[in-house]
Amino acid sequence: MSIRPLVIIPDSKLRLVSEPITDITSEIRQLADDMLETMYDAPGVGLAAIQIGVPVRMVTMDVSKSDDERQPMVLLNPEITWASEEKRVYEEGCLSIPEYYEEVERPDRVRFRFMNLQGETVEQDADGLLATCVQHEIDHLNGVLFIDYLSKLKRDRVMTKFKKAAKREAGA
Ligand code: K1U
Ligand code: ZN
Repeated sequence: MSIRPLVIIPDSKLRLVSEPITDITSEIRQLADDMLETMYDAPGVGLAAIQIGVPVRMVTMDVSKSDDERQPMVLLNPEITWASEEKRVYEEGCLSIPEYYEEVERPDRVRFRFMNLQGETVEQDADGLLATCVQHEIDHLNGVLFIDYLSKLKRDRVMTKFKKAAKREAGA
């Protein structure tokens, strides 16, 4: 297992639409291990493969409260199959946009379907943080970031800040 570097905005990789996973190979299992280790190290409650630069439709999540009782989830080709009309607002963060948090409105409850590492299709209901997180992660697979739901003014501000930081780093 290894901790992989995170892809940070304005890296254009974050705008790619990731490819479906067709076979559960040893590379796919290794990627799942590395994503979990990277997510726990960050720390985060979710991670999409593109956030470590791999454009495949894999997500890891763990929204459990305690470090002692980890509940790691690995989702291959996840999709939302139902979303509630009711919305809820949650303050979201993103490991690809460090130290920036904003409120985002999304469906309160969702049903999602995915393949697990055993190749089984699973369908699951979610509310609370799990519902928010799975929607945020599936957005990553489609090249969508939570800042896309904010006003243009807020999005432009955060993009400008990170573009300047990237320029400084490239020059350093
Ligand atoms: O996809 C990501 O960038 C991960 C992101 C997921 C997420 C968080 C909150 C709402 C929606 C989606 C994060 O995990 S940001 C870090 C974070 O929220 C957190 C970190 C440590 C403990 C608890 C939460
Ligand atoms: Zn994110």
